[in-house]
Amino acid sequence: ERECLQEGVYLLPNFFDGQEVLHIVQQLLDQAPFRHMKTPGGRRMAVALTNCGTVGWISDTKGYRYSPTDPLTNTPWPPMPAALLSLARSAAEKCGYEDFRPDSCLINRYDPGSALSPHQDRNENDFSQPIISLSIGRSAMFQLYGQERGGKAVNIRLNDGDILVFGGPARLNFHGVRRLLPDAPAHMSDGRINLTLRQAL
Ligand code: MD5
Ligand code: FE
Repeated sequence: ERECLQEGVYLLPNFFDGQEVLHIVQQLLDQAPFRHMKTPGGRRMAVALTNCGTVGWISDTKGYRYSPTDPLTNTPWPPMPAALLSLARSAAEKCGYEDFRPDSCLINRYDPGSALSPHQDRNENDFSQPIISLSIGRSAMFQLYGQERGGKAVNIRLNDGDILVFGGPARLNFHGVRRLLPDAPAHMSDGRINLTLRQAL
């Protein structure tokens, strides 16, 4: 089933097998492990991240951007696994995005106590393309704002196996992840992993 939460924002509850995608993620980590990047202001990000695909999202004191190489190893990011690509394409299609071609997947790891403060995703070249978000592990409360940082947020509970699709007028909306909730699947009880598939180039 598909729930429209706001114009351009769709929740596909229990759309995929979290344990299967967790295994896919684990196979990428030898080549490109999770690490805490620095914000442009020099602070350590609470959320650990890695990437796969043609380019990956990075942050350091020079700013936020997409890079074809992993700054830890100066080698290309692991290629996008075919199973992730087809999952994202089928979710996008269900929400009316007919030919989604993500070239980047940012993988975030939330440990207990870590959160992601409200921000916009605006380092991509084409904002007409949606972002597809996959949640694995502990449930979390996601906060969706409007075009401005302030104002009222809609709280959305994200569970293992859920997909959120952001497109159209919501593509540049502010959003954040407030906290992890106690509920967790057996295959991942300690934290949460979020994958966001994007067309960056
Ligand atoms: C997460 N990740 O749960 C979220 C899910 C990130 C990030 O925010 O930047 O890594 S993606 C949520 C998202 C993406 C693009 C637009 C909007 C939300 N939106 O308009 O609300 O780790
Ligand atoms: Fe974001």
